[in-house]
Amino acid sequence: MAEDIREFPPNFLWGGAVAAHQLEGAYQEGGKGLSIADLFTLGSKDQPRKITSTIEDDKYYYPNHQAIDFYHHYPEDIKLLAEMGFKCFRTSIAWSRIFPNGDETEPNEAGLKFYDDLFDECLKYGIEPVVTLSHFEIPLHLVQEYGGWRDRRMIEFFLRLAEVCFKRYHHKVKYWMTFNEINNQTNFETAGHLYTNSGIIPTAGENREKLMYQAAHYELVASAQAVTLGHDIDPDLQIGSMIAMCPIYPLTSKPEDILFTQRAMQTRYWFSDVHANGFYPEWLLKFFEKKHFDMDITTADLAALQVGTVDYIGFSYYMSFTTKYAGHEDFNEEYDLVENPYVKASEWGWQIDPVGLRYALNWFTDRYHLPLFVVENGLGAVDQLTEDHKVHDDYRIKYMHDHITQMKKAVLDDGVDLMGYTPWGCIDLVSAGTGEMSKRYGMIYVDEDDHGNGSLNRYRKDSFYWFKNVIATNGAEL
Ligand code: BGP
Repeated sequence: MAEDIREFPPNFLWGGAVAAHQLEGAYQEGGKGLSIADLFTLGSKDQPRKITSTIEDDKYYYPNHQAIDFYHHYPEDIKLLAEMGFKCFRTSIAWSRIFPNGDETEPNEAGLKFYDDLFDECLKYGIEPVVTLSHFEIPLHLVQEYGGWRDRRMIEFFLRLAEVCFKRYHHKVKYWMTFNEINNQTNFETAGHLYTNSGIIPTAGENREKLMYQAAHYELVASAQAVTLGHDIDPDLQIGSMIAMCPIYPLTSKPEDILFTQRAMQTRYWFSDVHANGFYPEWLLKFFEKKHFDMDITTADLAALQVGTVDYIGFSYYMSFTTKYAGHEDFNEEYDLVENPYVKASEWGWQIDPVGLRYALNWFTDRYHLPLFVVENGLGAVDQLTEDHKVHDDYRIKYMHDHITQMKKAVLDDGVDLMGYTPWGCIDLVSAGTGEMSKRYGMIYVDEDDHGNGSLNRYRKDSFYWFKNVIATNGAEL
């Protein structure tokens, strides 16, 4: 089939995405406090990362402590991203750099200065920073003292972070997101998700599902209030949600499968319903009733949700899911997913499905009629660095080619309003799921192994040159 040589709309934000704790390192420099990400040990495909509450250096390796040492390498790294032609760069603010314990009233100036310098470095090359306020890096103290987002007081602490950041950076940063992949905790059975999203460690016998819904409610209220606050500080700010989008397909056309899939989608995406519509969907209120969840939702909360709706929907897209009727009414993400016979999976079992991205873009548009932003996408793979420092990552180029092709159809044929595309881990970084360096997404290779050994030198992969041309031709040449 002939290549589609049409361009993306002018001002399309091509770029890449990272998160503070996965690349900065320097975990105790500049007055930074500990965050939950600093207490995560190295894991693997088959071995979940261990959540520890103190640092036991001899026993474990903590990949986030050094990460790729972006804290000291950022001028060199931003220069490389500029060489690729980036129009934007998505990163997050490490909350514990700004408020080391999370509950102080005065921010840490050294932390604020680091992001000032980083954003200035981006702007020097005309790269627009895109910033997530909370990306799996809650200050540890908030977990130990308050139990994370199980406590309503977290709203106040988060708003303090939001206010300080909006006031300090609004002249430099226009695009913001509140909580990274807020809906990832739908899989509340997996300890890691509740912890990374909400800083919650359930005690034996506690109802995890209830905990998740309550924490998510506080986060959504905090998010809505942050949107309102941001707009008060500067009406030009664009503040979005960040949803982990894995569209869920029915395995067959059996009506029970279709109905169950609808519930699965409702269960995974009610978060963006609240973000965008400003109210709880009807089915979920019934669900709380049915489950006898005595939720702490006040009238003031509901009013805040209604006022602070998001400006756009940012989302990550890596894969699609498939389900079938499991003989019960409510969808449980841990148990109710099945293999899709039509798509192949990555080495880490993620079902690769470019068409699903076009589906997702249309689905969000039909549901919310808001601008969209693909803020993560990519293939985690093991790369080989050749002796002459090359990485021939044609598999990554193919993945991106196929996804951008579908994105192009969504924009140019279906009329989706898409702001930009920031592939994940544009420079190699620590995997959030496993802590490995060897699960790489980047177009820039970082010489470092899973245990932090290596020169930390940066090398351009084949995908670097390929993506550079994609940006230069505004997506005409893929
Ligand atoms: C998303 C997270 C990122 C990122 C990415 C890839 O869920 O927002 O932080 O890491 O997935 O996942 P992993 O690192 O586990 O391969």
